[in-house]
Amino acid sequence: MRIFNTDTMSTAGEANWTREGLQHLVTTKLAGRLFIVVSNREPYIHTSAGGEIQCLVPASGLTVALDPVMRSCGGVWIAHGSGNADRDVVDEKGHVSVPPDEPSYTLRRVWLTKEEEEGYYLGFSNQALWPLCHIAYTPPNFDESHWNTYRRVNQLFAGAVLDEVGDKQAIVFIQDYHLALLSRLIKAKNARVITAQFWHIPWPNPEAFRICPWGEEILDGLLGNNILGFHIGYHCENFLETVRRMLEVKIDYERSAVSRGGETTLVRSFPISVDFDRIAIDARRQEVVKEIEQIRRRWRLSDEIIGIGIDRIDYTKGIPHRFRALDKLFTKYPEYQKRLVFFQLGEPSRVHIKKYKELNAEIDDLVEEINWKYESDNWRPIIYVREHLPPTALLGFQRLADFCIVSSLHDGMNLVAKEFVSSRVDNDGVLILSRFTGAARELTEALLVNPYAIDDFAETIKRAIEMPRGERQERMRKLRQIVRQNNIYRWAGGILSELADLKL
Ligand code: GDG
Repeated sequence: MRIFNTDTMSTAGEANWTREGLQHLVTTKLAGRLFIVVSNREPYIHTSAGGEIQCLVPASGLTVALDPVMRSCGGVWIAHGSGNADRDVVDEKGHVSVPPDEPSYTLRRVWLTKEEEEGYYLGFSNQALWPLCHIAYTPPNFDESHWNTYRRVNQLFAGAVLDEVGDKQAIVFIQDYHLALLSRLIKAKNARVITAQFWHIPWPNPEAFRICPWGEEILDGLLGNNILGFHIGYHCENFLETVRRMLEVKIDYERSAVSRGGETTLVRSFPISVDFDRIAIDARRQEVVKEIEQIRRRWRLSDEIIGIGIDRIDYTKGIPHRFRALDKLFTKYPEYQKRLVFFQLGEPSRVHIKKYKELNAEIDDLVEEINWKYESDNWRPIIYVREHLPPTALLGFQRLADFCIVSSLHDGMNLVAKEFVSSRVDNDGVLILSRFTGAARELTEALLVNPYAIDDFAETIKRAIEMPRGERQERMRKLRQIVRQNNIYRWAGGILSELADLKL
């Protein structure tokens, strides 16, 4: 077991952060404090089908990234209980121990009414803040009743946090755009609580942000944190510029710190990642080998070139754009007809929102149109598997693929890109990656594309298919080195080291 010197870790490039290293940091530097994570989405969902209760891991970058951190640190994770059997497995405080196979932390579920979920989650979070922060040409919808519910639900989460904290010393690590007001609300009742917040989506430029009618309140809420994290420096710069223009603040650019009314918030970039070692171990498992055989049998594959896309079905992910690029490829280079199969995998999300309904219809139409245009008796260019797939199935596809496309129009980081790289224990496969993801800053050995430039995109797919084995392997080796080093423990370690440095 390797334990790293945490003082050198925040700047180190050489050493790898491990789960044990993170545990060491927590036990030495943050000892004696209760560690609480708060997010909207829960890491485990209990559902009941036919009288049997099942425990699912949701398709969400945030929970996938944080679960390994909580397994190392222990503590309490507070989140919305959204499964239809969630209430059946908790105690009177909404507590349940997770993960089910290896209980290592407590999940506390917060209950929301349907109306609260509609206003706070489907409404303000996902119809106002999500499109506001992603420049993907979908206008935000600012509805005052959604905003009021959003505030009320933030209060509700604050109540749950304060109840867990009691009179203990606590560190609260808040996740994402659903809970922008939380730190301010917690501190209004208990100023001793230390809070850090990570914003998992981009922060837009001030011109884009200023259209939000409640922008100042949101900025004030976020400045309640001791530390505010974004994926990349560019999002930090946008945030600092936004507060400079909208609030009376003092900004120390040297320290990247905002001061206001005697309080200081450090604004830092912490690129999120995945549990590289765990994915690499899982990718080698016999179940994955069996899964690959099953995929081949089920879809009657022989020696076709296989491409994949894995996404939560969202309009920021550029799914229609990648289909149009494939269409262009088949027209321009008909020799690839009958030779290439593209699997689009992933789960529909936020399906009650009109924009998402429209996106699902657009995707269905495009798949149908392209398949109709090119298909033959026993070949279809695009196979769309629109369902929640278990991790082993995803690993099977990742290992089978010759190339993986991530074509986001704008993305905070994008974990699919990093998961694909981690799964390629054979050092093979090509990653085609949108320049507009946070991941593109690190994964420079991927083939970078502008998903809006359909002709170039099609050429990039051709380049991926025709890339000589030596080049593929060299690129993949470099990519793997980067993700191995910049793994999820480094992300969490970076944030927790900053917290420890606050001289609590
Ligand atoms: C936000 C930011 C940032 C997808 N389908 C299935 C499934 N997935 C998993 C993927 C991946 C996750 O969902 C998606 O993560 P992303 O990072 O790509 O995207 P968001 O959900 O939009 O996440 C993003 C992230 O937060 C973390 O900070 O990177 O920029 O938008 O893990 O594998 N998982 C399973 N079945 C599926 O069908 N099991």
